[in-house]
Amino acid sequence: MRTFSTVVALALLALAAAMPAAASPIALNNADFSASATPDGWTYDMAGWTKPATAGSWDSALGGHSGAVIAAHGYVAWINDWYNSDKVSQATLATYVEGSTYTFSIDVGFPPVKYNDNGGSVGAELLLMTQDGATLATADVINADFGNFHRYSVVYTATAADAGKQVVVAFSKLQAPQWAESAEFDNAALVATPEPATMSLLAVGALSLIRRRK
Ligand SMILES: [Ca+2]
Repeated sequence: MRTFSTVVALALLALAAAMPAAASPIALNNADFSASATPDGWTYDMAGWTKPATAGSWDSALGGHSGAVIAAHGYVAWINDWYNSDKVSQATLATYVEGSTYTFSIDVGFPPVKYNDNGGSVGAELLLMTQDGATLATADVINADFGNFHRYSVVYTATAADAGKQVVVAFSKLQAPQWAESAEFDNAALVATPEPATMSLLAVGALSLIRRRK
């Protein structure tokens, strides 16, 4: 006859088996920037995201926008950003959990349309931050594959000090002169992966309960 503790242990085992340390997505608003698209192209609207105050302007000498972060055609074009170090960011509804690993990913590419090509590649920075502006992790990436997007990530495991703070994701164009003056971003995603030890402890506890009954 099954005892209560055995039933509990089996339930815990089932729970541990059913809940591997799988990454669970954290919703981002307008993650694919499609909500910013307009039928006729350029727009400074970037719903759901906080963007630099510098809107930029049309530069007739360049034949393009200067100093602008623009959401257009369902992606973000970051153009000629040589005079500020601003970021595009979004505060999520999630808070950091100690031991959980956070992965913020986004496609970064050189634009299909050259605004002011200097033959370089695209430099970008991805960040995981807190609501009070602290940067927890950064990943600098360079995409030298002209015309194509590639996916990059920044990964961070939250500490006890981070616990309870709001998860903020951000991205920026790097400004080093050897890189091209514009970068493009698309398809942002954030996932949290629970600490594997949590589930392991659950399984160990269940096994010890079973063992004790034998
Ligand atoms: Ca898109």
